[in-house]
This record gives sequence, C-alpha cells and structure tokens, in this order.
Amino acid sequence: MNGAVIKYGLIGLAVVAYLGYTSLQGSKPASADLGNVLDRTDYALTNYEVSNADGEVDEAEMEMFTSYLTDVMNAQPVFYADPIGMNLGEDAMFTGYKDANVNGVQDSGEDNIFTVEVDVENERLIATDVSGNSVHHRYSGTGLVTGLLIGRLLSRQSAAGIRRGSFNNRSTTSRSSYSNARSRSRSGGSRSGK
Ligand SMILES: [Ca+2]
Ligand SMILES: [Ca+2]
Repeated sequence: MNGAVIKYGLIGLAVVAYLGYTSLQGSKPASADLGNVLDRTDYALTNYEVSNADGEVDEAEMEMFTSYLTDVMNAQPVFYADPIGMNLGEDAMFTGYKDANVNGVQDSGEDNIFTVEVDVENERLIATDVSGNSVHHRYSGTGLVTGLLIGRLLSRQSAAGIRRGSFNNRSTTSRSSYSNARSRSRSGGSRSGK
C-alpha cells in the first residue's frame, strides 16, 4: 500500500519536474501550420479592398492591409493557440509573432512564429517557421488591388536590395505536400482540450 503511494508520488514528482523543464525550454513558440498561414495570406491578398481607387497603394494603405491580414490570421477557427500579431518589414517580409497581450505591438518576450515573403518572380508566397520549415504556394489573386499590393511589396524589396530572382534557389516544400504531411500527423491524435 505504502509502496504504491510512494511509487505514484515519485511519478507525480517526475511529471512536475518534466513540465518545469519544458516550460523553461518554452522560449521557442510552438510551430504554426504553414499551410494555414499561406492560405490566409493568399485570402487577404485576394480579398482586400481599398476604399479609394486612385490606382496606388501608399504606406498608410499598406499598414491597413497588414492590419487586415492580422484579422484574417486570427479569424475563426483559429489555427494557433495564441493570438497572432503581424509586422511588415522594410524588406516586405511579413512576420507573425505571438501577441500575448493582443495590443498589436511586438513587446519583449513576444517571439516570432513565422514569416511570409512574396516571391514575385515565381508568383508565389513563401512561409517559414522558426524551425526553418519553408512552404510555398502560388498566389491566386488576379484583381487590381492584389496587383497593387504585390507591386508595392516588390518596391519595398527593391529598395531593400532584394532582387526579383532572390528566391529562386530557396529550398521549400509545396503547399500540397505540406498539407498532406500535416493532415497525416494531425490524425494521430487530437490536440484539443488544452
Ligand atoms: Ca490609394
Ligand atoms: Ca503585444
């Protein structure tokens, strides 16, 4: 009897010690489903509407797009356990980060989760997580606004010294292959009920 109590007590201690260890290791955020990241970025680029049709997307409108993209990333059903914030860099790279306090600003301790780049040369989006997994997806938007947004991102890349062919040799998985791998691993067990 006492032996069993001690045994389970020790298992309990081991679990507590393990959880403590993993939370110390927890500076690296959980990886995001890059398929979802790509689908949502594509959706945002395809469906964004600008109110003034002056044939130009200025910096303020690019900010508004980034805000819209943030909403799309967090739309139900959510695909990531924490709220996602989005930053647009000078080099036109979007960075998704864990916006723990949901204030739209990347505060200290709010780690990056993934990045999204636009490869205009190959008409695709490239999403990369913090583990270095990289997935590409051909963007589908063909409308005027999509073209203007992508043109603006291309201008930013040029200004930052990124040439159109810079992404040609990037090692990436296609969206469809990644999707299959993800759904296979997902069917192994439910992660709900956190
Ligand atoms: Ca405008
Ligand atoms: Ca924040």
